[in-house]
Amino acid sequence: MKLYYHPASTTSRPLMMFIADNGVAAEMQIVDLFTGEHMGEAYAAVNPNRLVPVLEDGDFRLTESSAILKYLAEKIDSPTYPKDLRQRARVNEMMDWINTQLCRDLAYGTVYSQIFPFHKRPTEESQRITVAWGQERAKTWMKVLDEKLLGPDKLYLCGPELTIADYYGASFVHLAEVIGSDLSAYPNVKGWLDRMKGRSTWQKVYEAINGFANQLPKGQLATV
Ligand SMILES: N[C@@H](CCC(=O)N[C@@H](CS)C(=O)NCC(=O)O)C(=O)O
Repeated sequence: MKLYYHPASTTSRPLMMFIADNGVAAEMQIVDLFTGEHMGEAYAAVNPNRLVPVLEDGDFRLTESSAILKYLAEKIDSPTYPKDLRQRARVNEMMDWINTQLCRDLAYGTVYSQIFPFHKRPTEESQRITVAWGQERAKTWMKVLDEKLLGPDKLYLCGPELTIADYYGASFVHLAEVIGSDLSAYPNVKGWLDRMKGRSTWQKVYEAINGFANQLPKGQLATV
């Protein structure tokens, strides 16, 4: 198998960590987002969306990080993607929530618009409105995650056991810290993210994004 990815990519890191944790035999092919390699015709032939990640398994090619994570977990028969109908539905539910609610307002609305020049809006006014809209809604989702979806008793997003939803969610929630948010406002989220950070593969997988985060003008960014 081969994974096209970039370590600064939020949607690549859950796959990098799952692959590392499980010793999945996959060739790791960096697509350099910073030089625009993904915009070239060679990569467009791999993914017409010109986005990472992409998984190749023989002649089967798969885009969409959430679908790839499920495919990998199923392929290696991992307990992190339970077979029980309802347990699996919970994992799917959580991953959809992360990929739609949280991602839209936290990643795109609040974080990317502030830290990636190509996501910046064309005028000061439109930038201010975009960030304020994202920030307010992202705070709401973070509170829902903290108080309702996690709560004080849950070790992981879907219950007492680690699932692929945790790999997926950690990468998005960590973005809040990338822009300098203090997660102590969300103690259950903080406890859970710290649990994920305690995994032996975390540091290497998150090294690139943390290095990037260290260069950001913290304190000047809107946080959640
Ligand atoms: N829905 C896609 C989104 C993939 C995506 O947004 N990838 C970003 C990196 S996190 C990317 O390739 N960005 C390049 C660009 O926007 O030019 C997935 O989940 O795989």
